[in-house]
Amino acid sequence: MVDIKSWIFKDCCLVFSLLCISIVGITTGDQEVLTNSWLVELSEGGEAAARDIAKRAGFSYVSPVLGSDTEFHFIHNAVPKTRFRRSILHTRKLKSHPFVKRAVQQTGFVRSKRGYKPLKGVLLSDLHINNPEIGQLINDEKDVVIGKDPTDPLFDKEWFLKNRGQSGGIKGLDLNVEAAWGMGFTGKGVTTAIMDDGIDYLHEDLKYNYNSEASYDFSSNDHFPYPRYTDTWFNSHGTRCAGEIAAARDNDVCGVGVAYDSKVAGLRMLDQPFMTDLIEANAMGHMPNIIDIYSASWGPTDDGKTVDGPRNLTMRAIVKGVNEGRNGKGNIYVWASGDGGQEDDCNCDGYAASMWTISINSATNDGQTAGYDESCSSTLASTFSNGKSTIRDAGVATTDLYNNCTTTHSGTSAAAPEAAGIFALALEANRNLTWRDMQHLTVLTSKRNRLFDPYLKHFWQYNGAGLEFNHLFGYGVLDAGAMVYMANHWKPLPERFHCTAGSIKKEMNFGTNEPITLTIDTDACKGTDNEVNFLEHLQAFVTVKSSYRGNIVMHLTSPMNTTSMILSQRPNDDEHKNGFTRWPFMTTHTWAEAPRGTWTLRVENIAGKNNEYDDGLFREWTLVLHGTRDPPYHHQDADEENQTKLFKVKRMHDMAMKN
Ligand SMILES: *[C@@H]1O[C@H](CO)[C@@H](O)[C@H](O)[C@H]1NC(C)=O
Ligand SMILES: *[C@@H]1O[C@H](CO)[C@@H](O)[C@H](O)[C@H]1NC(C)=O
Ligand SMILES: *[C@@H]1O[C@H](CO)[C@@H](O)[C@H](O)[C@H]1NC(C)=O
Ligand SMILES: *[C@@H]1O[C@H](CO)[C@@H](O)[C@H](O)[C@H]1NC(C)=O
Ligand SMILES: *[C@@H]1O[C@H](CO)[C@@H](O)[C@H](O)[C@H]1NC(C)=O
Ligand SMILES: [Ca+2]
Ligand SMILES: [Ca+2]
Repeated sequence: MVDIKSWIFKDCCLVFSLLCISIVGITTGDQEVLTNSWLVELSEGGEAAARDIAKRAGFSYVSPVLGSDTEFHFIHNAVPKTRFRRSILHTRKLKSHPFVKRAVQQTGFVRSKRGYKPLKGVLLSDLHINNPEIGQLINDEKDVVIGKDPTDPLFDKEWFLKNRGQSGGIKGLDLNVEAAWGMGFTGKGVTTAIMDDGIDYLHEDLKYNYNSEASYDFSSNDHFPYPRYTDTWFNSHGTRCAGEIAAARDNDVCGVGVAYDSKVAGLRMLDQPFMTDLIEANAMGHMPNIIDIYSASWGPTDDGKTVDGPRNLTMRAIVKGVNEGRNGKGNIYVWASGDGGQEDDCNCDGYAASMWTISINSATNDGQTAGYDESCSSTLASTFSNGKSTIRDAGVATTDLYNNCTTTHSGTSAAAPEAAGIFALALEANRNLTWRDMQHLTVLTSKRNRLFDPYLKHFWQYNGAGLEFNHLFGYGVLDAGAMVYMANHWKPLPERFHCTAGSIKKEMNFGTNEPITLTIDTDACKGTDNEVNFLEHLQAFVTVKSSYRGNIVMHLTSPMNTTSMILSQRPNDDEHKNGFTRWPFMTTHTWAEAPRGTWTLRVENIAGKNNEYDDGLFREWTLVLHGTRDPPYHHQDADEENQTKLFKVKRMHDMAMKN
C-alpha cells in the first residue's frame, strides 16, 4: 500500500487509500529496465546530509523530491542510463549509512509523444447527409467581429482559432477565441509549462513569452530545456505545442497563440531512453506556485494493449499539485486523450483517466474525430487537431524548431495545448479559479457545435442533469468566449466530498456473449460527513480478467439512466493473466447528476476477431462518488440567454433540493 499517512490530501486520499493505488493494475513488459537514478529517503539530516551521503557513496546529488526534506534524487554516473540488472552493490552502499531509510533504484518505462499519425478520416460527402446526427447540426454560427484580426502571416491558416471555412472546414467551428480576446483576456500573468522534449526558446515568436525562471531540463539536469538536435527534427514536439499557446501576436512571425500574452515554461523530460517515476514526479511538481497549468501531450504507448498510469511518486505529485499548487487553488493538468484510435481506450491510460487531469480529445476542421483519436468516458471536452488529409497544410499552424513555422502539427498532441491556452485566458479572467472550477467551467461552456462521429456509433445524449455529452468529445468543443465570460462571474463552489457508494466482492465467470450484470444500491452516504448529492467525477474500481483482455467491455448505468461505456473493446490487447486490478475506470458523463439509487455494471466478453470463446473472471467492483452535498451552481448568476446550460442545471438542482 501507498503510505498515506505521509501525505496530507485534501482531495480523496485522506478518506480512500483506494484512490491512490491505481498503479497496482499496471502490467509491464517482460524484462525490467533499470536506470542510473535512485530515490533516497533519509530518517534525519535533511539536504545537507543527503549531499554528503551522495558524495561518500560515489553518487551525484540531484535535488529534493517534490520539495521534501527527507526524500532525494541521486544519480550514479558510472551506472549506465539503461541496464537490465539491479545495481545491488550501489543500493547496499547507500543503505549502509544509518540515516538512509530507503534507497530505490528507479525502473525505466516507456512514455511516448502523441505524434503525427496519418489521418484516415471520412469525407463529409461520403456520408448520408440526411442522417439525424448531421441533419440536426445546430446553426449557431455568429459573425462576431471583435477588434481586428491578428496580422501574423499564418493567422489565416489557424482555422482552429477562426474558422472561415478555409482548408475545407466548417465556418464557425472553432475555439471562439476572438470573443475572449475582445473582452480583453489574452493570458497576461499566466504560465503554462510544456512537459515535453524541450522548447526552442530562442524562437522569434516565443522568446518574449518564455518563462525561463520556471523552466527546467530534467533530461540533463540544467536550466536550459533546449531541444536536442536530431536530423529528423524529432524533438520539435514541445516547440510546436508552446506556439499554440503563446506565439506572439502581430509580429510578422508564424501565427498567434490562443493566449498570446501568456508565458510558457519548458520542462524537458521526454527525451531520454526511458522515463522514470522520479522525472515525471519532479516535472509535474516543478514550481507549482509559479506554473499555473501543466500541459502534457504524451503518455503510455498507444498500442491498444497497454494498461498503465502514474506510479507512486507521480501520483503524489499530481495530488499535491491539485491540493497545494497555485497557493492552494490547485494546478491545472491538461492531458491529451491519446492517439491510439478506435482500437484503444483512454480509460486504460491512468493519466488521461485521472480525475485530477483534464483530458482533451480532438476534432477535425469539419467536426469529425480524427482517425487516431482515442475516446473514453473520462474525456471532458475537445479542441482541434487536423484538417482534411487531402489538403496539405490543413494541420495546426504553429512555431517549429530553429525559428521555423509549421502548418502540419497534429494528433491529440495538438489538441491539449489549445485547451491549456483557453484555461490561461480563463485564469486571467479570474485568478481565483480552482482546479475544480476549471472542470465545471469546461462542462458548462463546451459546445456540441458541429461535432459528430463519422462512424455513427456514438451519438450526442443528455445526462440526467440535462447536460449534452458524447463518448468521443466529452461535453463538446471548448468555447473561449463563453468560458472567459463565465469565469469572470464565477463564485466559489461548495466543498467536495467522497463517498464509497458500495462494493461487490464475488468471483463470477462470464464467457463470450454471456454478460453479467451487477447492481449497487446506494444512499450516497446520506447523513454522513461524506454525503454526495451532486456528482462531479465517478470512479468504478474493477478487478476483472479474461483469456483475452481486449475483449472485455463494460458499461455503467447511473440511477438517472445515463450509460457510460467505461471500457471498450481493444482488439489488440491479448493479455490473459492479470487483467485489471482495482483499476479506476472514470466517467465524466454523470456530471451534476444525483447519485442516489441503483447503479448497474454490465461486464461482458465481446467476440473477438477469431470468434473464439473467452473465459472471463470478475472479482470486484467498488463504486466511488465524488461531488458536492450542496447544489454546485446555486450561487452562480446565470441568465437564460447567454448561459443556457448553467441556467438549466441550476434550476434543475434547486428544484431537486426543494423536493
Ligand atoms: C509503490 O506503491 C506500491 C503499493 O501501491 C508498493 O507496493 C511499492 O513498493 C511502491 N513502490 C515504490 C518504488 O516505492
Ligand atoms: C526551416 O528554415 C530553414 C531556413 O530558415 C529553411 O531552409 C527550411 O526549409 C525550413 N524547414 C522547414 C521544414 O520548413
Ligand atoms: C478572489 O478572491 C479574493 C479573496 O477572496 C477576492 O477579494 C477577489 O475579489 C476575488 N477575485 C475574483 C476575480 O473573484
Ligand atoms: C434508459 O435509457 C435507455 C436508452 O439509453 C432507454 O432505452 C430506456 O428506456 C431508459 N429507461 C428508463 C427507465 O428510462
Ligand atoms: C448576452 O451577452 C451579450 C453579449 O455579451 C449581451 O449584450 C447581452 O445583454 C447578454 N444577455 C443577457 C440576457 O444578459
Ligand atoms: Ca506571431
Ligand atoms: Ca492510449
